[in-house]
Parts: sequence; C-alpha cells; structure tokens
Amino acid sequence: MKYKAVIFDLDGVLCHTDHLHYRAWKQLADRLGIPFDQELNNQLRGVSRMESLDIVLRAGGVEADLPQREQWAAEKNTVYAKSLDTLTPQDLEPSVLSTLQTLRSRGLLLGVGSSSKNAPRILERLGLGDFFDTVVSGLDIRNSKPDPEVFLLAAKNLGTPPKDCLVVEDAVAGVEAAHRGGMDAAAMGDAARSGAGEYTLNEFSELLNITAA
Ligand code: B16
Ligand code: MG
Repeated sequence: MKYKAVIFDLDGVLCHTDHLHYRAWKQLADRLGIPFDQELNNQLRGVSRMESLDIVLRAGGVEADLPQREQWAAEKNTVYAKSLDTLTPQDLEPSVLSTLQTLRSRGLLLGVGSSSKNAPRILERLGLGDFFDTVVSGLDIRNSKPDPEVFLLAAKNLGTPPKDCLVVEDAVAGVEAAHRGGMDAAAMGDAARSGAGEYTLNEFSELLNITAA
C-alpha cells in the first residue's frame, strides 16, 4: 500500500462545525462593529483561535493589548463551546464512518491532527472519542497550521515516517502544513477548490481508492 497511516483534520473533514464557528465569531464581531462574512470566516479555517481573532481584528482595523484579546477569544469560545452541545453521533456522515472502518480493516493507522482545542470534545460528541490511534489537537501544539507540528506529532505518535502518511485537509494552511512535514495531502472543500494537495476528494469515500493503490 502507498500509505501506512492517514491523518485527518477535524473541522471541515470529519465533521462540519464551520457554521458554529461562524455564528460565534459573528456575534463577537457584531459587538465590536467589525463586518464579518463567509469570506472572512474562510480565512480562519485551520488557524488557531488567537490567530483567528487577530485576523478578525485586523479586518476591522481594531487594535488591542493581549489581555483584551485573550478576553475576546475566550468570549468567542464560550459561545462556540456551548454550541457544541448540539452535536450528536448523527452529525457524523454514515459514509465517513464506514470509510474510516474500512481503512482500519485494511491495516492503516488512523490519526487526527486538528488546530482546535475543542477537538477531543468534538470527537466525544460524535461518538469517536476512542476511535483513533492518536489525536493531536490545539492542546498539544505550540504552532498552528501551516506549521507542520500538528501532523509531525501525529506521525510520531503513530510510529510512522511522514512519507508514509497521507493527510486529509479542507484548509489551504493545512495542506501547506502537510507538505512542510513531508506528507502528501488529499484536499476537500476550500483546499480542493484552491487546487491544493496531491489528490482532490469529491467524496470522502474516494480515500479508499487513493490508499488502495
Ligand atoms: P478552537 P481544524 C480548526 O480546526 C478550525 O478549522 C478553525 O476554524 C479554528 O479556529 C481552530 O480549529 C481553533 O479552534 O477555537 O476550537 O481551538 O480544522 O484544524 O480541525
Ligand atoms: Mg479544517
């Protein structure tokens, strides 16, 4: 097989919480008088919470010191984290679960590499709390995508050299992180529309063909 392990991004790949991020950022931006739309929300994909806040503030021409920025980031996260209570295993698409199960049955190691500090909780809510061989989240890293740290740590935990890992990503920053870590990437969503990655996935189950080669 071409790969020994597959490392999945979480938001935009295994599940879709963009609308929840959007609502939480919009609520903060509205309060601060900063125009916030889907285009700006797209720029926050795969980017850490504090870096996301800085992008929003820059777009609105707002400057603030670190304590104030930390308070705003926490405010956004309170709204976002509360909204995660609405997630259930039904939010995991059946084709995603069956593809993951088939990949595992073929002997591939499966990991998650997410910038989100909420990743363990999201996986728990989706019923995937114990599924993956490793979960590396925003809680475990210092540098967020496009830095390769999240994927390199996942590969290390899996005991698999980067060249034998395939990363699945929806963010251009995430595909760049995979490449900087020496890994191939399969792109979905926004990253696919940008033409990033060695492969483009129209359907999640197409991973079965890519990894079988
Ligand atoms: P949190 P991923 C990323 O998750 C999201 O795409 C990004 O929009 C978010 O800002 C980031 O997590 C941090 O999330 O505030 O929950 O720590 O796509 O890398 O799974
Ligand atoms: Mg993502």
